[in-house]
Amino acid sequence: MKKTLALLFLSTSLLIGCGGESKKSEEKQSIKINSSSNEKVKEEGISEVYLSGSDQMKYNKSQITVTAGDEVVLTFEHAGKLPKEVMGHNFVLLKKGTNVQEFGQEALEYKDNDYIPEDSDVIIVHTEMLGGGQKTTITFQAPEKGDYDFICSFPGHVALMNGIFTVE
Ligand SMILES: [Cu+2]
Repeated sequence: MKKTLALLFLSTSLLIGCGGESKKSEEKQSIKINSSSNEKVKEEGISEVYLSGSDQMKYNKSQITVTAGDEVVLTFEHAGKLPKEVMGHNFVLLKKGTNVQEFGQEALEYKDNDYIPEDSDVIIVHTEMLGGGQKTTITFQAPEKGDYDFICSFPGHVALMNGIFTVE
């Protein structure tokens, strides 16, 4: 079935054959469908992201890349065992130009709000704070193209738990 699909796409792109953008995107699709069956085919208009945090105070990735204009479906999981009170993790996406260390400092004052500064104008989106074994999914529109910082705002975590969220 997979192979038939790939062939179909290949022949479509050959038929189009006259060049231009449409041919390019057809080729892209056929390559994706043709790749190993374990690999998920990207759904049109959706950038799926999986991120996890550990008991070692680390994210599983320091770089996330999504497609401009896409809806981002981000699943965040605390893959450790420690409770939220001692090793809580979240995902906070910050606007361009935000001083990450300063933000982390400010967040300290918002324990009652899971370390999310209320009425902050530098947060694009964030997840709730999770403890070991918990998982959450958030959906949001990808911001404009560029590089953004993402961090965990639990006290002291920003130093190790940070990364770049690229929209391209
Ligand atoms: Cu954390």
